[in-house]
This record gives sequence, structure tokens and C-alpha cells, in this order.
Amino acid sequence: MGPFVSPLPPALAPVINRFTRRASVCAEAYNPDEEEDDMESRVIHPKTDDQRNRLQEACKDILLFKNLDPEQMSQVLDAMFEKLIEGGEHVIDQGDDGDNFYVIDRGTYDIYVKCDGVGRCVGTYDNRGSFGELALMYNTPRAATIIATSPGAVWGLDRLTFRRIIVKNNAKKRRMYENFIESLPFLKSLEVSERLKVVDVIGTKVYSDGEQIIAQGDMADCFFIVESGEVRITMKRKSKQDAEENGAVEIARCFRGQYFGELALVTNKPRAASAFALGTVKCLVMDVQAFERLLGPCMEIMKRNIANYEEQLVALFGTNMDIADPSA
Ligand code: 1OR
Ligand code: 1OR
Repeated sequence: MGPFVSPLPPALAPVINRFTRRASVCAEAYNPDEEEDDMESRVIHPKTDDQRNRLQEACKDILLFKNLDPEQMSQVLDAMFEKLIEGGEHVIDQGDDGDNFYVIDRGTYDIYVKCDGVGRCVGTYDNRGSFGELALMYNTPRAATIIATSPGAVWGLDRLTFRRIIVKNNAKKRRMYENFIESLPFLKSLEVSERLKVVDVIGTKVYSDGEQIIAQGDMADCFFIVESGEVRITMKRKSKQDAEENGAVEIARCFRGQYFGELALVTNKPRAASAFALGTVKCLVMDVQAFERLLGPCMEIMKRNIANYEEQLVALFGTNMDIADPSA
């Protein structure tokens, strides 16, 4: 017996076609394993020694590259190309299709997002970081406009190479971290789909015993979740003289499933304390833009915890040191 075929009324055919076409776009986003992986699809942009050195330096801290194996990383570096940027140039326009992912080599950039048709500056990049991953990961229009506020340069990675390597690797990351992220109490206000987006943008960093993860007083650009090991948080009194007299005091320890480094991102102030690895420590790391974009719904829980820090500070040092007061 042949397959059962239900005849479609002609008027419905275009609707169904449109529906199936949409469905296949979704499938593309979630089945990166099926994309071609042959040598012919490899893109290579030759580079001078100087370019290669600058590229390696710029990519060193890019979180999306952290979970790649050495072969994948070298394919990514081969495929990247330098693009010089003029002051005022729009590197990305909100609403466009995604062509490349960009890693900043140098220069400063403003992030604009339209709200009721009006563009609002929601953040900046200062000589480091990356942008343009969202349209390539999720097959969506560009979610923001990126405008250079100085002359600069970026490294581009074409859409196909990005999908073939980074998106494919993200499928693996989801398998590795989905359950862990799902289990974190401070992320419980997020929808399941939002938690998966957290997994997509995090990178893993490993620290060896005694290594400094955060330095008190530094400017902040990322947020940490402990995956394994133990992190020691220490604090110096505010004035230099006090610091010399009292040294740094241990104020907390963080273990698997706990977070740190949120305070400076929430208050827009320098790091309030230092963090050190005790033994080998593995952290999941998120950049400040992803933190602001994805963790809004978890802010209540984090802010309650910050109020806790202030109480403890008063108990320990007799002052809250203005840690959470953005005007101080
Ligand atoms: P893309 O491919 O959509 C624009 O192209 C890029 O801007 C985007 O990827 C991100 O890499 C980057 N919301 C959306 N995109 C952002 C944001 C952002 N910040 C940087 N990009 N928000 C700002 C968070 C500081 C949320 C605004 C509501
Ligand atoms: P950050 O971005 O300022 C240092 O970088 C991090 O140490 C900070 O975010 C917090 O995530 C973390 N007071 C201030 N920061 C703390 C504290 C803390 N504990 C952990 N961090 N207190 C400890 C309360 C048990 C109060 C000080 C006595």
C-alpha cells in the first residue's frame, strides 16, 4: 500500500509552504550538527605576523571561543579578517541580516537599541570584547546598532564559519551545562528558553591554585558562576593607609553553584573585593552585555544579596563603604 496522502485544498497550499519554510529555519538553528563539515567550506584569510599577534591578543578573552578545541580555534583564527573602522561608522545596524561576528581589536563603540522607534544608547565597548553573535546564533535580525565613537579596527568572522564551528559547539555546551544552569536557585526567575541562552553565551575559565580572578578596584566587565572548586573573596579597607595597616581580610567563600562579580556590574563601580582560586577552580563567565541583556529577571534576588553584603560590612568594618551607592 502506498503512503496516505491527504490532498490539500489549493487555497491552503501557500500557507503550508510558508509554514514549512519557517519550520526549516528553526530546525537550522537547533540542528547545527547537521551542517557540512568538509574541508571545502574552510575560509582562510592570510595574515601578516603583526596581524596574527594582534588577532590572538584580541581573541584571548573572547568567551564564545573558550570552549573550542585547538583545531576549531585555529580554523576560527584562519577565517577571521581585519576590518578598519572610521569614527562614526555603523559597524552593525539594528534590523539588518547578520553577516559577520566581530571581535574588537581597538576603538570604542556605542550600543544603540531602538525603543518605540527612538535609538537609545544602552552600553559601550572600550577596546575589547565582541558583538554580533545573536543574529548568527538564532537567525534573527540584528538586535542593536553598533556605532564607532573613535577610529578603530575589528576582526570579522563570516556567518558560515561561525555557524559551522561556534553554533555547533554551542550544541555541545548545552548538553554539558543545561542541567547545572537549570539547578541554580538565583536563575529561577528565568524561563527555560532564557536559561538556554545563558548557556549559549557563557565561556568556561579555569584558574589554578592561588590565581587572582578579580582585583579589588579594577573596572569590571564580567560575571562569574563557580562550576567547581572554591573561591576566596577578600577585601581591603578603602584608604591606602588602612590597607597597609590591616591587609586584606577574607570576607566570603564561594562554592559550586554560587556567583560572584555581580556587584560592580549592578552598581557601575569598580570591583568591591578581590577573588582568588583555592585549588583549581572552574568558572562559567558571562560578559557585562549578556549579564544586562539576560539576567534582568534575576536582579531582585541579587539585590537582596547585596543588601546582605552591606549589613556584613557594617558588622565587620563599621561602615558599608558605599559599595552599593552609585553616586559615591
Ligand atoms: P546581533 O547579531 O543582534 C547586534 O547584532 C549586537 O549587539 C548583538 O548581536 C549583540 O552582540 C550586541 N541587546 C542586544 N544586543 C546587544 C546588546 C543588547 N548589547 C550588545 N549587543 N542589550 C544591551 C546590554 C548592555 C540589551 C538592551 C535592551
Ligand atoms: P564585585 O563585582 O564587586 C568582587 O567583585 C565580588 O566579591 C563582588 O562583586 C561580590 O560578588 C563578591 N561584600 C562585597 N562583595 C562581596 C561580598 C561582600 N561577598 C562576596 N562578594 N561581603 C560578604 C558578605 C558575606 C560583605 C563584606 C563584609
